[in-house]
Amino acid sequence: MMKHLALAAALVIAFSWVAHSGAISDADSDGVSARNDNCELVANQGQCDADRDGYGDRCDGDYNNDMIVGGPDFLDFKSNFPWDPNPATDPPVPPQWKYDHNGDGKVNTEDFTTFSSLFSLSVGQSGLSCAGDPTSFPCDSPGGYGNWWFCERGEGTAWAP
Ligand SMILES: [Ca+2]
Ligand SMILES: [Ca+2]
Ligand SMILES: [Ca+2]
Ligand SMILES: [Ca+2]
Repeated sequence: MMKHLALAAALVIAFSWVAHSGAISDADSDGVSARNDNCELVANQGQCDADRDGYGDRCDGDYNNDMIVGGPDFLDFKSNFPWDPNPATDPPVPPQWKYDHNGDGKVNTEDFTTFSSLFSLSVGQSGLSCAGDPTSFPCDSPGGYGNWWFCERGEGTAWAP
């Protein structure tokens, strides 16, 4: 009897440990659990993802969506650098947002530094199962700001309509 009780207690402890560790798995400590995190290994609390492909702006230098951050992406960045929008004349969601890796509303040398760190690597990585799957577009993170997919004043600030 005691043996069964001990076994049952051990199983309960094991299950609760698995459930608990699954819930708090957050390698980059940004408060977004790994499976909801569109940049699993880079802290991006806001989950900004301007092109809504499931890879957050902080870890997505793959603008042409071929899964590699390569030469075509560099040329794409270059032709949109620098960029400082004029809210009076630019559309509400300008296409240049995707080059704004830190979500501060501008494309400048800080974004180039981030792009350089991503260059020649695979895109991501993302914890979202829909990431990079065109049939699942848009692939927005349920973490961060929920339904806001891009940020205009930094990862800590959601865009507000
Ligand atoms: Ca993250
Ligand atoms: Ca993206
Ligand atoms: Ca690419
Ligand atoms: Ca920026």
